[in-house]
Amino acid sequence: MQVHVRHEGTLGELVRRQPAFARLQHARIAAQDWRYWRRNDGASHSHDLQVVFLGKSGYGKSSLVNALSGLPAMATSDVEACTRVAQSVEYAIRPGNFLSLADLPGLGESQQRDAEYLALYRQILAKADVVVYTLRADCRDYSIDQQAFARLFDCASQQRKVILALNGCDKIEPLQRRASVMPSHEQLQNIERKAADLRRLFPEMPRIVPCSAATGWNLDALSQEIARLLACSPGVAF
Ligand SMILES: Nc1nc2c(ncn2[C@@H]2O[C@H](COP(=O)(O)OP(=O)(O)OP(=O)(O)O)[C@@H](O)[C@H]2O)c(=O)[nH]1
Ligand SMILES: [Mg+2]
Repeated sequence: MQVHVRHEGTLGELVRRQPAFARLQHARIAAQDWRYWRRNDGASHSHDLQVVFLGKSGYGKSSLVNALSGLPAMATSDVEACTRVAQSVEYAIRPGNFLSLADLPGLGESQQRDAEYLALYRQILAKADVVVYTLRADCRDYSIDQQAFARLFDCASQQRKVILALNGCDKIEPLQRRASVMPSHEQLQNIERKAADLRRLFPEMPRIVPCSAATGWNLDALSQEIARLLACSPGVAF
């Protein structure tokens, strides 16, 4: 499986933007086989902490990686399915260990592509510490997501890796006339109702983080949840 590296930096660079990742600066990562990646230079390898962004096309996976990293590393599109290959931004923790934020192609474009992408998801899930499964606040059809969940997260060891990111909260009704990072009181009430609905639909997924890649709202909570799960991952010690 190939992941196209769009940016390589140091963990300090990410921490300046998302302080929650500071707890990983002193992490020691066991060189377990499932963590092994051959670097794209072909000569070196690493054992990485892997965060993967999955979900339906157009729900904002690439936008979330860009917003967390503060880089325009991933192409996004207003109108058409956009990401076609696994791609990442990578931050060196120490020699031989990276934290990788990997952005994957989205589901729901066609049955043929879904079969291809689900196979890719399964491969990368075996190497993932955390899965940010992206949902959209201004949408109410979760049938594709329910099917994907049944196929991908069918055991407790996979389910405990998953965070549901409820993206696009700036678009939840009632829309604000004035641009604002903070949702209005009425929007916050609807976001809470939406989260309750998702808890009912996905009872085995307790971690739901509402956020907006467009405004940056609550991305610090998303980083905290990702960093917390990474710190509990097997083979990670301090
Ligand atoms: N208003 C709003 N728009 C968003 C948000 N996140 C993403 N978008 C927009 O949604 C569209 C799709 O975003 P992408 O990041 O390309 O979505 P994706 O999930 O990577 O899509 P694929 O690569 O096709 O799987 C773009 O026009 C983004 O600008 C958000 O939080 N709020
Ligand atoms: Mg994308």
